[in-house]
Amino acid sequence: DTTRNTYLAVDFGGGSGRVIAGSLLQGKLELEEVHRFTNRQVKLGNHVYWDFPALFEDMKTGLKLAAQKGYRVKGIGIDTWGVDFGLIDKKGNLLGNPVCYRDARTDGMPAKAFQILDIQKHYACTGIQVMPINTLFQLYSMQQSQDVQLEVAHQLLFMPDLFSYYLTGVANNEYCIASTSELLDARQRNWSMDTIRALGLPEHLFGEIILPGTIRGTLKEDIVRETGLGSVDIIAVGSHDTASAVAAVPAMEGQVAFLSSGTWSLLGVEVDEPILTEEARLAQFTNEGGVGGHIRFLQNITGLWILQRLMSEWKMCGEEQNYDTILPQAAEAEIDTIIPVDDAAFMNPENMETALLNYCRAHSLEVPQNKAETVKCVLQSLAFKYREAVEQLNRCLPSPIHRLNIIGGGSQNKLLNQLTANALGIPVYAGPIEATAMGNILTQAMAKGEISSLREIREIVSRSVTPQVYYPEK
Ligand code: LRH
Repeated sequence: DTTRNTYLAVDFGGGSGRVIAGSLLQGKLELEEVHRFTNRQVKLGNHVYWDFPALFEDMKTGLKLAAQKGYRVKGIGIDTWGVDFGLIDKKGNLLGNPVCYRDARTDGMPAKAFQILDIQKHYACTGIQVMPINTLFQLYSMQQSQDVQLEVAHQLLFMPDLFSYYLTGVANNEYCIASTSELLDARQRNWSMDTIRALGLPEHLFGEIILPGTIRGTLKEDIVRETGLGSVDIIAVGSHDTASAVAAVPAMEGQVAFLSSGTWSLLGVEVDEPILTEEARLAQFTNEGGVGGHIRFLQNITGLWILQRLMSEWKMCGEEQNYDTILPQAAEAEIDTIIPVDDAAFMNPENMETALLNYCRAHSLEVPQNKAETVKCVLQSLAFKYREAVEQLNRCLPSPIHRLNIIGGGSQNKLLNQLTANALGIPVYAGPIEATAMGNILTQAMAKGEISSLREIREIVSRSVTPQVYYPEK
């Protein structure tokens, strides 16, 4: 439609990226996928990278296609996975391809960093669940190895900041994505300079923090020419994909928890102020920045990553499975094995199936005998982990969670939804699948004055999709 205002969400996930067009019609959000492309980790020499130049090109292809469709594009918002970043020099040149958070450079870094930082005080300030993948540990590994990039870098840009920078020429750091770094003061919602100094990181790398809803700038001339779009605004959204997804959870009133389900499972609640207690730290909860000044109090859990890897390995060895057939088979499979999905063994093994079977053997667990059993084992292990997370959440909150809302691509996994309802003993609402794109687009519409509040964003989402409800079966 060329008469309605259209917003483009560019959503980069670990496995794929998409450009999605969205516009409001009679109080509902309509989406159209304009372009989809793969994203992959590239092993080069001793490290695992993302292919930033290729991703940038793929994004531009999407923008070009959107221009050809004749949309009245009023904004572009970019969101990506958390923690990763690129460094630019004084002239704005990218100093190296961003390294993937699954790279081994952070091995052993948390222990090293906590020789310097007091772990309790550190949590009371940043409120972030300690994970080796976090920006803090990536930067500390560079500092420890005297990485030359760090010596010459002018500024650090998280992935969404980096894409936005090369579209606009404006370099700053969006709050939600910056919060995944473990370098923000959770209460102040700004850089923790004490932490940065204590680790010996160059202070000048950390730029101005901007909030979701801020106009970052307009498309640069050359990009306008290349894509055929006009001089469109690039709008800061909840640029951490999970922040955009959580903005589009249909109903958050009462004690409702969300589970943003994809490569990772992010399970938690929205709160107004960070919860920085020892209890929260020990239960491994994180306080990430959200849209509308809220805090996403959640646990980062290894999500469908294990299953995604299994599926791609089976495909590569000519035994391709499709979700529609393997999930019903897995539902029938009888195996009790629960694996700890967050174990380092499953972080980035050479072969996931081997890692899983070896884990079972080494820990005297019943070993899956076929693919259906393997899938069942993975999914019930996730559901088990979700139950633990909800129990821990209940201990940190004034009253218990009575509903879980699963959003994102993983909410299409019916078996996992049902296993989760069974494990939790509360109803599970599934959908929207496209939560990230919806949150991204509606935050842009809010920045442009078409929507007045986060509450209205959620009302629009409620009108636009009907969640599937799963009740506990036993
Ligand atoms: C999910 C996600 C998650 C973590 C991880 C690195 O895509 O953004 O919230 O930050 O990627």
